[in-house]
Amino acid sequence: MQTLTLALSKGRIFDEAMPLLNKIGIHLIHDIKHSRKLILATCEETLKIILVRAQDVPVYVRYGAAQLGIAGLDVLLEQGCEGIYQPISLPIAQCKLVVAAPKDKLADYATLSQQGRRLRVASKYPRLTENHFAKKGVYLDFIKLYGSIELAPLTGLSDVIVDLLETGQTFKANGLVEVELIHPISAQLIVNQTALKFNSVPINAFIQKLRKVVHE
Ligand code: PRT
Ligand code: MG
Repeated sequence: MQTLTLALSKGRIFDEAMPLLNKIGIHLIHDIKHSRKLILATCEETLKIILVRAQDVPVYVRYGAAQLGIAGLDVLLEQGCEGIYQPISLPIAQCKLVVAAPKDKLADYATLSQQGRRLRVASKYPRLTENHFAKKGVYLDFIKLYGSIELAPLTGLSDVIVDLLETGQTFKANGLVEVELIHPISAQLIVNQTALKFNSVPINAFIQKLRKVVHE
């Protein structure tokens, strides 16, 4: 039987996906706490897990190096979903993509976005940011960052940011407030479309089992 590979990212997706996988009988064979292994065997001989960066999960699945993956909807919307089937929205890694502004500059945001002036927006998400502000008819100077996005408006690098909000603690600690919701986000099971066609039995079985524990 052909082996299936499931791509996961370390951190919250791995931590929250493993209990779901455990519920459908998939357990890791070795303790990974002190391991640097990137390919993990499971108790199912025909399923292995690979650990990649969150942004790389759809890449592995798109090219078929992994038939299955769990990726944030933010990452999928940003990269596009060509060649990828998205059968289940999982109740994990839930958060929302929002526009946030400094608490003491809310009036500036309202004026800038209404007067046809250019708005400086820092984010990890160029495509989602540009789509959002294009719909509002706001002119944008986009500043691409790779992390600590919350710092941008505090240092004068940008007027506002587009970033993920979960508990709201990070925004609060940095004097930012949500001004607009762009999209609710959660992790998605993703499947390589070609693999689904040619290896449909084990892949569909996996999807059915996972769907059952998600909906129970
Ligand atoms: O961290 P790394 O650079 O390796 O990659 P990554 O940040 O893409 O991965 P990771 O594991 O942090 O996030 C993976 C996925 O989890 C994201 O793509 C989202 O789909 C989802 N997710 C859910 C989140 C959050 N919640 C979240 N809160 N991703 C990031 N955050 C960050 C957010 O960017 C902000 O800095 O947490 C901070 C806000 O959290 P609160 O609780 O203070 O509001
Ligand atoms: Mg992170």
